[in-house]
Parts: sequence; C-alpha cells; structure tokens
Amino acid sequence: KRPLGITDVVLRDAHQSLFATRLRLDDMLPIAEKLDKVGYWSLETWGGATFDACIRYLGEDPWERIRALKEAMPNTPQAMLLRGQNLLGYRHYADDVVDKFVERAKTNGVDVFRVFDAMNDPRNLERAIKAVRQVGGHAQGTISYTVSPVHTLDSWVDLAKTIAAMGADSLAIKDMAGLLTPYTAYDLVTRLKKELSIPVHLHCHATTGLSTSTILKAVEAGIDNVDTAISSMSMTYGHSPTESVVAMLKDTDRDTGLDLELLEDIAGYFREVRKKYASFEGSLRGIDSRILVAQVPGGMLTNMESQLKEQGAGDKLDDVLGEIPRVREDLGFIPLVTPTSQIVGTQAVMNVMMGERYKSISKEVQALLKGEYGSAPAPFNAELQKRVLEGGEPITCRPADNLSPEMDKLATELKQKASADSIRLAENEREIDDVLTYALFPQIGLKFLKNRDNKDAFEPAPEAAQASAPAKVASAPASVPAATGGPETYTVKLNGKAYVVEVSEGGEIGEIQEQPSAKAEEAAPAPSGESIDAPLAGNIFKVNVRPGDQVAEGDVVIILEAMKMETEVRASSAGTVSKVNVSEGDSVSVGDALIEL
Ligand code: PYR
Repeated sequence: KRPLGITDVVLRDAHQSLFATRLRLDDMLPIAEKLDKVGYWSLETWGGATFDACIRYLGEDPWERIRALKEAMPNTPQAMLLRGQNLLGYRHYADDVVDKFVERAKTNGVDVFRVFDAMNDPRNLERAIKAVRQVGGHAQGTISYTVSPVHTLDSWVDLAKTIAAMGADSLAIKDMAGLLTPYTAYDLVTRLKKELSIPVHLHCHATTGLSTSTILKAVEAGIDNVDTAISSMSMTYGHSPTESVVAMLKDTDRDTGLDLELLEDIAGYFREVRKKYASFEGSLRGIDSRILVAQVPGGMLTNMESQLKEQGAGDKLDDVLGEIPRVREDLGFIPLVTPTSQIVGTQAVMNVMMGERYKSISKEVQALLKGEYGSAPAPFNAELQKRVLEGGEPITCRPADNLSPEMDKLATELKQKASADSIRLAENEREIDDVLTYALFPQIGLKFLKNRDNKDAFEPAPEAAQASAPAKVASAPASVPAATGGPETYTVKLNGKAYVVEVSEGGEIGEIQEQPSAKAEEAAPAPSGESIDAPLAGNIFKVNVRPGDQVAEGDVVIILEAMKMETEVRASSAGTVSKVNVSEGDSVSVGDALIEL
C-alpha cells in the first residue's frame, strides 16, 4: 500500500479562489483542532494572495495569522505558496530579502514552501529553494503548467529536472487554470516519476471541470500527493473535493486513510461559514469552458470580475477574456499566474477600456518586456519590446543579479517613516516582520502598519448570514432584474453624485463606491484648458507635476495604481499645469479630472 498524500487548501487557495481571499483567522481557528486531526500531508495556510488581503482588506497581521495557525495545528505541516523571487509581492526582490523572508516565514510557522515562478524561469526559483533548505524547511519546486504552441511534454520534463537538480525536496505541478487534461497528466506524471527521484505533487483547479479526472489519472501514473479542498469549499474557481478523492481511492492500494466522517464534520463547519462571505463570491455556478480558451486561473477570474466592477465596467468581461490570450502571446506565451496573471489581466483591461491596444503600457508590462522578470518561454512581440526599450538593451541575466542588497535600506526607511508618523512597530525580533511587510507592499503595507490597531480602517468583518438584515433591500426596486447568479452592479445617482452599487442575488447590497462625475466641473469652476482624466479607477501613486509646470505631449504627469499595477497617465497635449486636483494616496474613479492644463 502506498497512501496518496493530501494537502487541503481550504485555508489558502480555496477561499482565495472562491471569495477573493477574505476568509479571516477568526473563522479558521474554531475548526483548527479538527483539521489538525485529519492527518493531511500538509494544510496550505499561508502565502499567495493571503498576505496581501490581510493587510489590504482585513486589517489582520499575516505574520500573526501563521503563528496562530501553527500553534492551533501543531501536528500538521503548514504549507505556503511563495512566488519565487517575487516572494508575495509583484516585483523581484534582492536575495537578502528572499533569505530573510523565508527565514522569518519558517520561524513563524511555515514548514513546506511551494516555490513557483510565473515565467517558469528556473533562475527565479533558485535562491528561494536554497533559502528554504538553509532553514530546514521542505522546498517544493514548481512547474506552472500552461498550454501553448511552445510547451511540450519534453519541455516540462526538462524544467522539472532543472528544478530537481537545484535541490528541491519535491516537485509540484501547478495547474492553476485547470488546463491539464487527464491523459496529458497521465503521460506527464509517468515521465516525471521515471526521471525524478523526488516526490511529485499535483495542484489542479476545477474551473474547467477536468480536475477530479486529472487527479485520478495522475494517481494511476503514480503521483505522490495531490491538493484538494474540503467539499463545501470546493469546485468552480477552486479545487476538487477532498472527500471525493478520499472516497474514490478507498480500499485501493492508494487509499488515503482519511476519515470521511471527520471530513464531513469539517465540511459542515465551512458550509455555514462560507455564507458570511457571499458578497465576495464570483458568479460562476458550475464550469467555465471559456477558460479552456482564455487560460485564466480561477483566482484571477474572480479578481477580474470584481476589478472590472470597480472600474464600472462589469459588462466588459467577455472582451477582456478575448484580449488576454493576445496580450499573453505578445509576452512570449508566459503562464498566467500571480503576478503575470495580474500583469496580463490588467493590461488586457486597459487595452479594452482605453479603446486602443497598448495606448498605455503598465509599468509592469514594460518591466516584463525589458527582461526584469526573467526569460519567457517564447520571444516577446519585437515591436512592443522595442517601443519599451527606447534604444536600451534587455536584461538577459537572472534579474535579481542586478539588485543590490536592500534589507538594511528598507529597515532604515521604515523606521524613519514610523517615527515621523508615530507608527508602532512590532517589538524585538518581530520588527523585521514589519520591515518585510513594508518591503512587499510599500504603500499598502505602511497604511496597514499605521492602522493596525484601528479596525475601522479596514473592511468590516462579515456578519453571520442571518444577521445581515440591515444591509438588505426590504423590497427590491422594480428595476432590479431577476437575479441570474452573482452580484450585479448598478450606478445610482444621489444628490448629483454617482455611486456604483453591488447588489447580490438575495438583494444584499455589497460594496458601494462613489463614482464622482466624469469631470470635476461640479467641484470647481470649469477650466478653460484641458483636463487630464483618470483612465482607470485606482489610487494616486505619484504626482509628477505642480501648478505652473510646463508639460509636453506624452509627459508622464501622474502614476496611478490601478488593479495592483502602476499605470502612467500622460499629457495628451502640451500646456501649463493650472491645477492639480489630487494628491498621493487619493482614490479616483474613471474619468475624474486629475490635472488641468
Ligand atoms: C498566488 O500567488 O497568489 C497564486 O495563487 C498563484
């Protein structure tokens, strides 16, 4: 007998994929004791987008979360997903930040590190794998599975062998979009089991409906471990149900040995808890075959939906799904997984919303084309690359080789900002955790540290389902169409101001966002010149001009953080700045007049 090992992803990827990473520690701890009794190979509890969601939306310290989970589940290895040289952020970090982050993650409770790179450039995995081994963790190297004209069985096996040669303790096949078909999985796992001496793990998303069959064929081919999610937190954008896999293999030589009754207890708990998070759920109710074409991972699709709503463009999802494969091809058929999913997705949204492809190129797409994220599986669109390089040379070495150590600088920077702004930092050796939070998310991280004792600065905790009555619309207005699925967005006018409102199936009102009128004339007298408007909704990251400055056509006047990416806002004509309507940190909506010329 060779039991199949199970990693349950309920505390990380399941809620990341199903309800935008909103599950709170308070809703995890009550079930921790039972989870710890199951006998999972590991529980995925940290990493991916959870860190970001903790500080951005929940006001939870992610470091505290992993400590609390480890303490509550001492018998189960805690697993995290690490984005290679990007750690849990969206840029490459210097090696000393990678080392420190891994060390602190291990100290705070992480046992298994699944290290992936969105470009599948193995040079980007090397340092993190080495760092994990140095601190005695389990280093799991990863291939980010995708489908394209340049990806073949041989290319995957070669990549896997390169990763194994780096000293990885195991290999994961990460099928984040559910594109791995059962028979391909059988062939791939057969080859990997023959050519590698380390265990092989499989992580599939259920979005295309293939995952459970793919798992079964992988088991037949000898896979060692698979990822699943407890049934009440499974399928659609997420993963195959744990109980189904347990039942499928019962009394076979791959019997997992897990107790279905205990699992049912756990499923019952999450069945109730999940209701509280209904307003964050995506609209998918079954299988989304569009993904077989657009290759959008489950987590990305929910995000894409909510981001388009924030942009007041919830109806453009199909256009964006059509644009994504085109952007991906321009970028060398890279896999779509954080951060490339966000980079490609946001550029696709910009291409659709601005009515012209690459009218503005996000800072991250520029960086990618310059080689700052590593090499892609196929060449980049040469014309696009040339435009971005502006005569310069692309980077061809391991990108982090160009980065000087930055830990000390970041620590000094944070301490300065903390004392200038009376921000309380964590004490003793945990102060470094705050520095890492700041390193990963300079703006949002700082905002979190500043407000961490002020719950009101973050999303309110969801209430139990029956207690949400005040938010209900007592009698839905006649204009509300019959609900067909997930939340719908409406633009409502009140006192001359427009608001974007999300109304869910049950008539519950979700996020309400002010959408100031297209131009700022209401607030200020109409300027005689031109205004430079926000092309997307987002936060002002940087203002490059002051009243009186001369700008030329094409000058970057503002950098906007929208959909987690930095977008340059350029002057569409030359002129003199007469007014700057925004300052750094302000939130803006599509069409807001930012600058007047
Ligand atoms: C993440 O990095 O968040 C993924 O889930 C891939």
